[in-house]
Amino acid sequence: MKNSRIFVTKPSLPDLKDLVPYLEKIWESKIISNNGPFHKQLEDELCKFLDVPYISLVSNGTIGLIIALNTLKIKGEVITTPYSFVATAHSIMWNKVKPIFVDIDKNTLNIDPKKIEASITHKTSAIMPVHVYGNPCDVDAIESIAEKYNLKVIYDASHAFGVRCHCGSILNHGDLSVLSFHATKVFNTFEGGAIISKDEITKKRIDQLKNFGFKGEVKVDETGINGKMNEFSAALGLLQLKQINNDIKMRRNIDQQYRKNLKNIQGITCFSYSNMEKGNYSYFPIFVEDNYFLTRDQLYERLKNNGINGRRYFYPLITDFPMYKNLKNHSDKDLLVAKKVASKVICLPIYDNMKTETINFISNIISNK
Ligand code: T4K
Repeated sequence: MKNSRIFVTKPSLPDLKDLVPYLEKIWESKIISNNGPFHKQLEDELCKFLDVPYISLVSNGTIGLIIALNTLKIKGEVITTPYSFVATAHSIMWNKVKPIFVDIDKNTLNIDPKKIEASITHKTSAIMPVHVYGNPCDVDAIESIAEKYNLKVIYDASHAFGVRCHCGSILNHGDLSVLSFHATKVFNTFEGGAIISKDEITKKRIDQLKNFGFKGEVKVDETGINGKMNEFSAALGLLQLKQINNDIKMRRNIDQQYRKNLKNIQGITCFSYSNMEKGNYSYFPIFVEDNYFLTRDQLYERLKNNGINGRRYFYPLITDFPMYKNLKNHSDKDLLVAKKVASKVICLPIYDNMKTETINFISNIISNK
């Protein structure tokens, strides 16, 4: 076991032989990009699977976030969370908008709605919360603040493929939601992503922006970008969709096995999901408390020395990277919960087909003194 490294995740991939007929079609038609047949089919099938009205495929989640902000013409300041992957804040900066960081809730680890109002100024135009680890944000509280102050809400739903909350698909909340289909995500198209919108006009605008801003063959009146998904990724997505329910079921079993194994270890707590009717088990975060016999970083190194590459998602906080620290638009004492959580977290390996003996091996490294 020591010689083969166990990574935080492994992409789920279909049988290669099942991909061949799709590749043959691509080779035959020579359509490899620009809204081809697999691209159209995947948008249709994802709408049904995810239970959302409109979807626009994009080349990756980061481009999706950048386009989403641009679609809604977001200016000034956007309120967001420091406890996320850096792409969340980068997408705001790429729109020449200022990210304003608000602390997280200690239970959900998502932006704390109770702290949002204090950060709203006359420049605020949107909120960009993240459903961290696929755990639904307090969408009702966020949306009532947005309504009160006339703000847009763009959810970074990179971790939330297929997640359902009390009122159905989590992706139907806010003005737009953005998914990532990166290799490390539950549903991957190698690289890829999608923007979920609520009406045809918005979808059309997204589709124009991801295609350089073209409105028809010869008209461009906005600075669009190339954010299109190619036909190979779309074809792969169609195949991935056939196995996603099974993948999620396998991940749920792994999640349960970990919880059982780690239940009685003093100083280790597992993340509890809230308000989630259906999860995707994309991550398995644990928190190393003060009464554990090692520090978080000692445990992280111990795992690594035993061939286990856990990841400290999300440490450092986005606000600890120099370009955000130097913005000086938040004070560290306002982000105490996020700081604490970032200092305790380790995401343990989780992927479909992970063997029980691997889960037990990892659990034993954590429990053995
Ligand atoms: N918003 C949020 C909240 C996000 O989490 C992300 C992405 C985004 C926005 C942006 O979406 P994208 O533009 O990426 O679609 C990874 C991913 O690169 C990133 O997509 C992800 N979040 C983030 C949380 O994690 P790294 O630097 O930790 O990835 P890496 O390359 O170290 O991969 C982790 C492990 O996964 C590897 O040790 C082995 C395994 N792996 C990885 C790749 C890429 C494979 O087995 N095969 C692979 O091809 O950032």
